[in-house]
Amino acid sequence: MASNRSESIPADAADSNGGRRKVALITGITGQDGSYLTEFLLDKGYEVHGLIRRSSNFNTQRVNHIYIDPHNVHKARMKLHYADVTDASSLRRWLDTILPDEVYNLAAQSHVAVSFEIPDYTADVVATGALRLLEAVRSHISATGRSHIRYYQAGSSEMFGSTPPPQSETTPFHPRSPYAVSKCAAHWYTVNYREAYGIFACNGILFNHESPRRGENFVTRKITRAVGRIKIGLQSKLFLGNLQASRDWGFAGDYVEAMWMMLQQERPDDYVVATEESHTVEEFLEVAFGYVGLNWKDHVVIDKRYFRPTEVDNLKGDSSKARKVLGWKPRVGFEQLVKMMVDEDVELAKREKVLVDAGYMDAQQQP
Ligand code: NDP
Ligand code: GDR
Repeated sequence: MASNRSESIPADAADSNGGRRKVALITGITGQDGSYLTEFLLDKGYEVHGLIRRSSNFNTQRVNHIYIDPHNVHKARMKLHYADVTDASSLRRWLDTILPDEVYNLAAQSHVAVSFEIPDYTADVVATGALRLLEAVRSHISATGRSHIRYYQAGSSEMFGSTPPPQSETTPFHPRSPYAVSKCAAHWYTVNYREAYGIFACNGILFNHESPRRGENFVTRKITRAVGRIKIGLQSKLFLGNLQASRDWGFAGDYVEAMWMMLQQERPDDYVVATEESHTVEEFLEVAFGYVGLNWKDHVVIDKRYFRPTEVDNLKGDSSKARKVLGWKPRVGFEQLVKMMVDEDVELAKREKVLVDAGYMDAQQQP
């Protein structure tokens, strides 16, 4: 995917930076978007540094395929460092050490429903985390004079919440969860640091984007994982909440390109990134189950625990500014996205079945 993409955007990072290879710093590199963005930037010749947080288990599964033994210093263009967006000193230290040209702030407690359970923590990571990183960038610039540094903030369509579609850069925010409120704060911190200190800081207001690497408790991946396992005979039921919510779902690989494009412009600005097509969860179910010859109604059970205290009913973006100014457009459509995810999850379920049959795994258990 990443190598096809680079054909349309040539320019090696070293050429566009006076012979020096461009350096990117990514928070949230172990997440869905972090992994696609890393592939994209490496493909363009960047040196990529990712901040990872300490976990009791290794949490680098999405980037392991890119990782090269750090002892092989001449080959490794992706490097990982321990830090946390709740730890300001670690952010400043890595900025001073890595000297990045571009900083992508993707770190988040990104699950909307979970944010109702851990609102304080969500605000600390999503809102204050962005503020800490912006402040680290500001003080780093002030200490080093490296004012060319550019900052990307991962904003979300969740900020629009209950404001009716189509949603564009001028649509008022009405957030409906602690996560969304925190993203609004991060959005305005970014605008404020741009206006107050002249930092090249952009907000990408991205609508939902999915992939085979999507976390398994987001609805699309939860569905495609279940489709794979039901098809292979490892499970029979799928418990879901509100099927009538409508989302503008795109492919994550397309969306990371828009992040990069924002930072290549002459002036910093904010952009909505969306497919401009919206589908309900029920429509997603129809395509996903239908693709492998199953009827979702035979398997889906509604479980009240997956309903949210306040829901976002209908998101559909107006991304005309990004299309016009950045020249961005999505390449993968809704059906193609669903089928891509189902294909990968059927293969994953087949591998699980081998382990189950050999007695190495319980069918109830998921790796
Ligand atoms: P993921 O949940 O897949 O990834 C989140 C990343 O943040 C992970 O790498 C996670 O690390 C890291 N992280 C969490 N807490 C901290 C912390 N305290 N310090 C440092 N890192 C931390 O999200 P996505 O890749 O899907 O999304 C990327 C960003 O874009 C997020 O900010 C999200 O809110 C935003 N967004 C996503 C959209 C989408 O549809 N995917 C749409 C709009 C915005 P670990 O692996 O250790 O958990
Ligand atoms: P969202 O994604 O809240 O839009 O946030 P999610 O996939 O969690 O929910 C989408 C819609 O599906 C409904 N739903 C369920 N959701 C989950 N997770 N599990 C279920 O069982 C279920 N049943 C129905 C939800 O109620 C909701 O309406 C994602 C995240 O990536 C955010 O970080 C990002 O900012 C936004 O997308 C844009």
